[in-house]
Amino acid sequence: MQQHYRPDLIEPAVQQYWAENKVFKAIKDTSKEKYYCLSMFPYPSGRLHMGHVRNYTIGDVVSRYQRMNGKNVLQPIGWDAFGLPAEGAAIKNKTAPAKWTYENIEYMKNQLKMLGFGYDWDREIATCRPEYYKWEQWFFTELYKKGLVYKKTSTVNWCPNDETVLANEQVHEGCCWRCDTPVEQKEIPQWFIKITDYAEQLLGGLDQLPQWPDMVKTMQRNWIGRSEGVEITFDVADTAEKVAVYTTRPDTFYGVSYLGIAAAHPLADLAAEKNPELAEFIREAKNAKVAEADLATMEKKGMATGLFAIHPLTGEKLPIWVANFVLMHYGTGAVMAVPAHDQRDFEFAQKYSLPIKQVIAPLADEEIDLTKQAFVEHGKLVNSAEFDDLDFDGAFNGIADKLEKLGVGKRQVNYRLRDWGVSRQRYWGAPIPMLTLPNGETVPAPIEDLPIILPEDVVMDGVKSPIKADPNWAKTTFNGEPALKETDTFDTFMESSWYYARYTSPSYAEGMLDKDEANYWLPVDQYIGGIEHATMHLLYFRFFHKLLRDAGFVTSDEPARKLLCQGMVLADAFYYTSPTNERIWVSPTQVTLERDEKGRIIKATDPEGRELVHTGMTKMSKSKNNGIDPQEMVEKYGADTVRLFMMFASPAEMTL
Ligand code: ANZ
Repeated sequence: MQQHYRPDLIEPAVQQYWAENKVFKAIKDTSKEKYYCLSMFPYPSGRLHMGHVRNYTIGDVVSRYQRMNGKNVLQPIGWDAFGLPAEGAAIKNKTAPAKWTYENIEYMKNQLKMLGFGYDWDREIATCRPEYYKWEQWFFTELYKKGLVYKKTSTVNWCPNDETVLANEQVHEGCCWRCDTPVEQKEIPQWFIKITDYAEQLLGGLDQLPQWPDMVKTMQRNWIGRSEGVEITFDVADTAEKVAVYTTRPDTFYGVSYLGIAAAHPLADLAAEKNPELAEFIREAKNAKVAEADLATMEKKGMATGLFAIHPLTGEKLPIWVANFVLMHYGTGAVMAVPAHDQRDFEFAQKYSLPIKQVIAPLADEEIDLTKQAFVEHGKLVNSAEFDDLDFDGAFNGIADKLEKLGVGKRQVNYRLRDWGVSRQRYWGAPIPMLTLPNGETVPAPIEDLPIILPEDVVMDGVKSPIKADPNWAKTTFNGEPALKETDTFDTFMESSWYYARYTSPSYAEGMLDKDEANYWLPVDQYIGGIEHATMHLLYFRFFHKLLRDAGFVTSDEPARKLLCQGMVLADAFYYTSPTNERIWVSPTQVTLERDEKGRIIKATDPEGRELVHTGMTKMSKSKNNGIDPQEMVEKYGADTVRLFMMFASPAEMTL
């Protein structure tokens, strides 16, 4: 017997035994209770970081526990292999994204093996492989046939110098990352999947997920953003035009003092035809991309159109303004502004001296001052003709009924959720399987043409996607006629939306899923991943499951019974400022610390004696140079020690 514990001898020997005997191979066995444990698959960025180690150790511990309880455990792993970082790395390292990705996969696979995770390696998936994305392409064409896919022009970031579309990450302070040219907004045709058709189900389904964290469910509810309101149509004075608004506050209808429309609203263009100043304002406003979250705080800007709307109950003439806080893609792209009871409308009205008319009074005798801010709570109606004294519900229903009777209003449920734009103008993704015919019509690629393969052996110059740059790539035929393939690729959230299902029959060649396998293993019993995926990935994942169900592949309604969001792995971070005003982050392993009697850091210096700024504990990341390399730790202490430490140092849901 060895006197010392030698993980460098023990661990490789055991791991070799596991591999040779396929100890963790999962085989469908209806005589046994199944347990499907899934950790979110990694992006093959190059090396594993401590966040991965934590995520995968939690999953492995759960799997092992369930296996010891006699369950038939499936624990698969694979690679979320498409995505933009591969393009940047390929340009930097003068290689192809595919080559870089496959090399990273090989390297990280060895790291996962070294950590001793009990995966069924026979089920490994890399989403950039045509065997995988073939079925995603096929499914998209099926969704198209069902009317769940459509094409629509939508706005993208556009660099006029490189003549290319930029991802949000490639826009640095409003300028192109490569050439610093100011980025413009441009409208181009893109593909969308109608996730909004499933909004109600995605919302209702959350009630069937008692084992999901409340925080994730709340974030999904807010993201879906269901609201009940009324769509009201106004006549535009002295024209044949009409303008519709969506409001959740019909109770404030007698307090409307102007209408706000988005810069992209058709009425704005109409008004601008004879008004060059307005045309210029609209052009600028369209180029300023506004995130919904910034609407409340940003500076309100607008311009009168010279048009007026007629209030359907009072006959009053209300000025119509183009306003930068009105979004084109929400509701109708126009609002009835009630400055006394909406803060955005209030700020705008103050700036442009528009009337502020109180129609809601507080229920209790609370002091309000409508010269300082809007009163936004529900209350009792005043200055509202026959509706005076009604409360919110009474006024909502009374006014909605009256508008409906007059044929100018309609009760409506709205969702903040938008349809899912899946087109990306980048190269490293699955080609969108649509063809354009000489007459301009678009058709789905027939199954015999699938997969539409993305060439892997390409040269990246950083500007144009190689499949867009190659004049021949898109050429194909359809029914003997010439046709052009779509050169846009899918959003990589497409691949991560159904990988969990494909793991149940990863090499099935006759279809997207083997139904028997899928329905034996699914739903996932335990899903584990980061909270940063609470909305996008976890919503698309639930959406796809419902699509798969409606296509007859699976019988369950939800993809995962239980969700655990592990906390982040943190470390102290330190920097100094260089003469060129850049922050230089110094690895904590290089820093000498002085602490007070309570252990708090009071001084940090680097090996050159430079005093450093300590920013506290933040997420381990490359950009802050505060990561600890798992491999070094494993080499020093062994995988079991590292894993035990990761599990023990903090509860799974808390930061570590
Ligand atoms: C009048 C009003 C009076 C409003 C009031 C609020 C308070 P949710 O709940 O998020 O659905 N709105 C509607 N469409 C908009 C758009 N395209 N861009 C910006 N704002 C828009 O919000 C619905 C409310 O958001 C609507 O109700 C509308 O303002 C505004 F005292 O109408 B309200």
